[in-house]
Amino acid sequence: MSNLLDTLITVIVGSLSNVTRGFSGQLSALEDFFYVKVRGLSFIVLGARQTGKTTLIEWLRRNMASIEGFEPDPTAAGGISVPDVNARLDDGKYIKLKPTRDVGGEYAMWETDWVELFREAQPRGILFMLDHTDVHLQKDALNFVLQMIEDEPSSARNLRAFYIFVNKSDLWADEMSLDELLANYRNEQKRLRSQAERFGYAWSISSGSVLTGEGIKDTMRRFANAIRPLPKRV
Ligand SMILES: Nc1nc2c(ncn2[C@@H]2O[C@H](COP(=O)(O)OP(=O)(O)OP(=O)(O)O)[C@@H](O)[C@H]2O)c(=O)[nH]1
Ligand SMILES: [Mg+2]
Repeated sequence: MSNLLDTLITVIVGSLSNVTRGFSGQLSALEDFFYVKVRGLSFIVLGARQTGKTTLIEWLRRNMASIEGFEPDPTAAGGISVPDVNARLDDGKYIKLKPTRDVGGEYAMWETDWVELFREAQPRGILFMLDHTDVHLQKDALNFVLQMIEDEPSSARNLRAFYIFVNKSDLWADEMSLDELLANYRNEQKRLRSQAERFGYAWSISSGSVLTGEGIKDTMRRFANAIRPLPKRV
């Protein structure tokens, strides 16, 4: 499977050549160029406490290499600023990926850190982490984010994708299927589908494990594809 950064590099080289060619969709090509080259592809990672947000961000920073030996502490209030991840293009140019900030998942941080991050990043994508524990809390967390999108349309204006990743499959996949786990989230899935339609963003639910690498690469590849400007028609 191709590397996430390789995928993006292919995409960017494509949009840069569109700029230089001055093709008919000139404005969108320039917008593309602006987002990718100047501003970067911003996305945020949310989810209730201990679902694997910090681990996911570290895995991205390691360019999707193994996360072995990484033992994160719970992320404290205020979060931690995450540097942009630079990817080198074939011609020596760089693109920016912007996870922006790693925020904690404790309930008290939703109204503060999550909302502030959403406003600051005006993300093109939201990656929402779930796991197999504490359904009530995680339903609340997911509903909180869906409501935040409703309440903050100006911060949601760049939103192209809302992806849910059900993490830690290494701990639950032997006992239950993804469908069984998601049966607890029927209303939230309905709400997500209808909001996606109204706001015009793509949604997806997939599962795997950041720890073992199962499923996450494919999810990130699809996510990157969904948040990039001018998705390539396949
Ligand atoms: N078994 C297993 N454990 C995981 C996986 N991903 C993360 N963890 C563990 O889950 C715990 C929480 O991970 P974090 O990345 O700190 O979770 P978080 O969402 O950032 O937590 P907060 O910052 O407290 O909200 C850590 O002990 C991780 O090692 C996984 O795929 N499988
Ligand atoms: Mg954390």
